[in-house]
Amino acid sequence: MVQQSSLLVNPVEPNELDEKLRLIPQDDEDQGINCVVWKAGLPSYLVILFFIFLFVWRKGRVSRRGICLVGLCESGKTLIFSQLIYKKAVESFTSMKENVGVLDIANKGALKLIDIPGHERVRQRFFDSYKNTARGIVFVLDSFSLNKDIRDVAEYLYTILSDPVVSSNRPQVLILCNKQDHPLAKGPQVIQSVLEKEMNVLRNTQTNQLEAVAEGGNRKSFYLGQEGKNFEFADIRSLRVEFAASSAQTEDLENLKKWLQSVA
Ligand SMILES: Nc1nc2c(ncn2[C@@H]2O[C@H](COP(=O)(O)OP(=O)(O)O)[C@@H](O)[C@H]2O)c(=O)[nH]1
Ligand SMILES: [Mg+2]
Repeated sequence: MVQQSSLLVNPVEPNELDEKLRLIPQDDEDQGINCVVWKAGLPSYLVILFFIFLFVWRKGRVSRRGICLVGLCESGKTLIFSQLIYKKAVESFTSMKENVGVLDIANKGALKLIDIPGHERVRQRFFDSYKNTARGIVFVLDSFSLNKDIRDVAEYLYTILSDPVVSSNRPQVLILCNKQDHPLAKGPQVIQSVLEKEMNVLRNTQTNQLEAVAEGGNRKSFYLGQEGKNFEFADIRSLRVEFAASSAQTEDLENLKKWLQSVA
């Protein structure tokens, strides 16, 4: 039996990855903004400041090519990783290390796929070291065992969505409802409403805790969604959160592939 982590970790040469990432197309959307600024006749120092800001912002956005696969242990992250990178299943073990691979997206360039271990003790450390490079985050969950794991799933998701780096960089988020081949698996719509209810409970608890600690401090910056109403993913203004179904076991990853194509 082959140890999976040794098979999967860094399957690309660093040089090859750099080379692929250098080929990422630049978008030309700043040309329109360019014209608006000159026509407005703003003072030149403002124009210079604006371009410096634009340069830094674009550089950050264009250079973020990471897709982080996150989720609890056993949700299917490593199987999804190996289906996408190796086009086949690789025997899966509980991994304590990340797996990194390069995905070539047609006409869009390369994305760096990172399978973050789900183990509670290490996942935050790994997420912290990759979150700044995330262009997208795929939160994988087991659509069959969700009822049993709902609290853990909601807590992990809440931590990720309320992360200050995530809300500032605004990567696209996909909640991937995996293991749809299971006869008792719940569909994405049901999962969305179950999660929204649980996140609502969690938000109330967390808000109360934060209020107790901060005593009227900057509570708003921690608040996920809209105040005064029940939690809904659509109300997270800084993030676009989508739901999709998949079954890594039966190699049904079409929705994920479409999402990757749109994000790249
Ligand atoms: N039935 C079913 N099993 C799956 C699916 N995806 C993963 N698994 C199984 O779930 C277990 C955990 O998968 P793994 O990829 O190691 O999960 P990870 O801990 O999130 O990396 C393995 O036995 C997989 O074969 C799926 O879509 N359907
Ligand atoms: Mg794994």
